[in-house]
Amino acid sequence: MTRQSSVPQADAILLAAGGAQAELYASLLRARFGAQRVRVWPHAGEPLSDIGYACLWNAPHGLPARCPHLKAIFNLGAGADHLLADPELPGVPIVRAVHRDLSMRVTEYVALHVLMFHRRQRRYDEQQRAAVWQAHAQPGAGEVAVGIMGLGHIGQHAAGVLRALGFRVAGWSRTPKRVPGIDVHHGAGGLDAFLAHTEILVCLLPATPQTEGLLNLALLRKLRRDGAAGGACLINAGRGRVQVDADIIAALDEGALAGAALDVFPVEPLPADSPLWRHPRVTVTPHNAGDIAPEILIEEVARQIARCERGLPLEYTIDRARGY
Ligand code: NDP
Ligand code: OXD
Repeated sequence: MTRQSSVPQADAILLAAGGAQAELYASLLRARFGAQRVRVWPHAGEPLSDIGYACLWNAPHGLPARCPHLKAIFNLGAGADHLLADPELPGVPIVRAVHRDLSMRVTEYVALHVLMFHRRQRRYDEQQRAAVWQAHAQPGAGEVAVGIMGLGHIGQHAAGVLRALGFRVAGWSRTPKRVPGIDVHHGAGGLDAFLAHTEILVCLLPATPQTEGLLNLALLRKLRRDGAAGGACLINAGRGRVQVDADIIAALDEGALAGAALDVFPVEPLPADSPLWRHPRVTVTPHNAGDIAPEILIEEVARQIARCERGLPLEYTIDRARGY
């Protein structure tokens, strides 16, 4: 069949993804759409005028602008801050990763570290190294207050699991929410009350101009330290730019924080000379709290492309004005 229009059909898919999964994404896309339709950066060639869809993760800025017939961008993760920082980003819809699999994985990370703090595991690890057999008083989860910053897809999922474990859970979001069993707060006006009774603070916020540097010393000093958790703790599995690394160290050193588990950092990879690597009360992980299963992610891309081709609205699009 000959094409009537002089504009190319623009249904090819561009993949530009940094990281360990890039090869797997490419083979899953080829298996799903056929090798002819998939072009993988940096070997995608030019021009990119047949590209209708771009699947991007930490892709070079300026690349989507080189696709004149782009219909949608698929951000191959939940946080789209890297993409939104592209000064030449075209005005097409941006779809981000939202799936129960991703929420569950981040929730595993959150539950792991809430329980590590709650059960005093770092202390028992130290005792084991010294062959010390000594039990410490252990409060029940129902005595401990966990506060979640960010009550979106992942935050609400984590809140439900922590509730099921018995913790007292509060949440804080930008706009008002109703979440069964969760004590909810919102906006700048609701922040101090939320912090005042939070002992274990879990950050699941995106990086936006409004959240940048929010987890600073002044905020960490407002956490409750004299509760059943035995001190205030911070878990950040949201975005690194929300935290101020030097302030976390200062909070640990002055006693505002008893411990921290950090998956994300303002600079990634975390520089080798960062004192966070060696701090005795900090756990560092390499931004892997929640990597959605590649098979599920590519199936989601395919589902949304099918919606687009049927003229249906795309789901889970980024609101550029909000920044997430
Ligand atoms: P959502 O967009 O569903 O939720 C974001 C939440 O943050 C919403 O509740 C939103 O409030 C709240 N929020 C945003 N800005 C503010 C603000 N200025 N003040 C108060 N609350 C605010 O995102 P997800 O739950 O899907 O993901 C959250 C983040 O987790 C992602 O943006 C990503 O950065 C990070 N992430 C990290 C992973 C990792 O491996 N470490 C894996 C996956 C995600 P409201 O509800 O009012 O809009
Ligand atoms: C992220 C992700 O946004 O892995 O960090 O989805």
